[in-house]
Amino acid sequence: MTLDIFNRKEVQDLLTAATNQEGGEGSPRFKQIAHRLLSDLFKAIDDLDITPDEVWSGVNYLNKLGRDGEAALLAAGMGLEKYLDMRMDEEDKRAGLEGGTPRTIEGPLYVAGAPLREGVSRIDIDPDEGAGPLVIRGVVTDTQGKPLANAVVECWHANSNGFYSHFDPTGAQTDFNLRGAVKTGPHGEYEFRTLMPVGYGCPPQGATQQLLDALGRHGNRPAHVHFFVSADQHRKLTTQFNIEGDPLIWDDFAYATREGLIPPVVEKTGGEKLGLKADSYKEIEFNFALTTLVQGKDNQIVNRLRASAQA
Ligand code: MBD
Ligand code: FE
Repeated sequence: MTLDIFNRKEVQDLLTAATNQEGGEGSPRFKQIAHRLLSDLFKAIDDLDITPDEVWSGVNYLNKLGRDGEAALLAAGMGLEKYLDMRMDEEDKRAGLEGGTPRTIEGPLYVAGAPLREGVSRIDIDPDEGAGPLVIRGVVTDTQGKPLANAVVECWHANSNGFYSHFDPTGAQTDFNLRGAVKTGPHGEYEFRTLMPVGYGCPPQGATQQLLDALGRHGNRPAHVHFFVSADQHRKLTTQFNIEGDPLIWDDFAYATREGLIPPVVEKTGGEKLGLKADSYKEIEFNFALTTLVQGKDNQIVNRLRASAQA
């Protein structure tokens, strides 16, 4: 039964009042967005005849989401973060800005403050029996292939349990385990010596997984490594690559997988000379191409709340 009251004057007046459309105080932009989102919610309640019980279960869900600290995780899982990428891609396409390494979502698990090293950094600090050694290396260039010296590559990834340091529920990792930052050498080269990550899964008792369960979806990601790459006169790149062969590569609950972000994994020997924990190791070569500033600025820099710690 659709009551169809949404267009009545009392309802529209209520939306106008609740978002203070006629008052001079508050932020005009915030009021515009609040009015639109609240209107869309009211309309959905009317159109779908959403019951009071359903509304209150949604309200209480928001309390759980906040208690669990999972709002940004849910944003990734519901494709909201991917959608923002799609919009930035479209903006670039219309501006004729192509040729850089594809962007993909940041996710909620970055921690600022990792130690910055020259050229190469070993970032596996804590022992992890379940993980074999991995070298990630490559160059940072511009879209013409010109190497960028003194670029900064930041990297973060999960351990063999799929947990990230700083957010590990087992408490097993120190703050910057599997997180690092490297300044590129004269030919744009960088290298991380680390361990092979395993895919992430949402906390099973958390608000995000609860919602995914109601949708009949899983909350898992394929194994992946995150990067921020920045250099003078270039736009900061936010990306990831996936570990080739992971069965979830095209079934990522956060929709971050893209063509161009699945580099080959190569078997190597000589790890002992590099100080790795075994002589045979895996290597992934991954090069980054950065786009230039737009009219002197990074027009797509994303400001969001990020964790930070002291190394
Ligand atoms: C992750 O590791 C991640 O990258 C995203 C996007 C969401 C949850 C966990
Ligand atoms: Fe991740």
